[in-house]
Amino acid sequence: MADTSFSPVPQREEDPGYRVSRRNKIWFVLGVVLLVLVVGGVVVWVVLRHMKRNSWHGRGTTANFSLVLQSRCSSYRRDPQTVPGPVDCTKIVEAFENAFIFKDPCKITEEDYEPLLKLTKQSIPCGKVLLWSKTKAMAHRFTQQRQDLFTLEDALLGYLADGLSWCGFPDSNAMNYQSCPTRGDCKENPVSVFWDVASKTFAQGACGVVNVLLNGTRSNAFDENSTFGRVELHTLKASALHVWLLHDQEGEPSDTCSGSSIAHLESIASGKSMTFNCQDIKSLDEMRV
Ligand code: JS2
Repeated sequence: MADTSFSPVPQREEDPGYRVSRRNKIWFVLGVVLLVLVVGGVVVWVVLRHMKRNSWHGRGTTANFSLVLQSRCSSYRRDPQTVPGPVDCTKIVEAFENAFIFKDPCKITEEDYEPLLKLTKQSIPCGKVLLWSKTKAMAHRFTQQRQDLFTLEDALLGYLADGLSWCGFPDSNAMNYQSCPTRGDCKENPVSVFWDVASKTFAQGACGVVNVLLNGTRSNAFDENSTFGRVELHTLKASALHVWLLHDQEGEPSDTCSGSSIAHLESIASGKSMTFNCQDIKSLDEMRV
């Protein structure tokens, strides 16, 4: 009669059961290790992706960004003649936000800002546009005195965004207050694309004599890679370009109207059949605009 008593786990190696259970143990352990590796890998990937999303080299979105826009929009007081029709600040703030929220901050296009450009359309009288390059503070000091003249930052669109930073995420309606991409991180970032399209629109509207304030304390007063050299100059359809090359009182001029960079600027302006004039000045009082 067969021995039905409980048969103990096979102890010896030559027992076939032993080898099977040992193999099962090995597969089980391998399975667990693999699972831990996969889960670990996914966790590391998610964390890295989150960190990458948050780790741009530029400063994050300006605190209370939309509130700042709203208050700047309602406090904009420059010559209302230049703004056709009532300014709808709620729509303007919404259009600005929609230009970059829920979008990859490295894939922003000029089209994203189209609705905002439409809502902030402004026609600056001929001869009243002042462009600048590496002379922001001086240019704004001049237009503070001469309220009839406009830099881009005196026009509604530039006034709204001057000095601010903003960017979002491709898959959330939040704004990124930690960091935003610089031009070095990616060219199609919200701020760079904004100033390029705003500068292009501003230059497109310029007519008559366009004045530009350049910095004579720099060896390359006209920098072809600047926003003025890269965007505005090539967009201008004005009749004349008048350069004011500002030198500081004390220092030796590094570049002058007879310098090579200005000669290059003149060739581009003449190529666009704009009459060209350049004047070296030591102070803003010498600017005859
Ligand atoms: C203003 C900002 C920001 O003619 C001027 C303006 O119309 C401007 O839009 O572009 C021209 C100046 O730019 P450029 O020639 O590159 O001179 P820069 O001194 O090197 O200024 C660099 C910044 C221009 C664009 N931009 N403009 N307010 O807050 C601001 N942020 C950026 N990136």
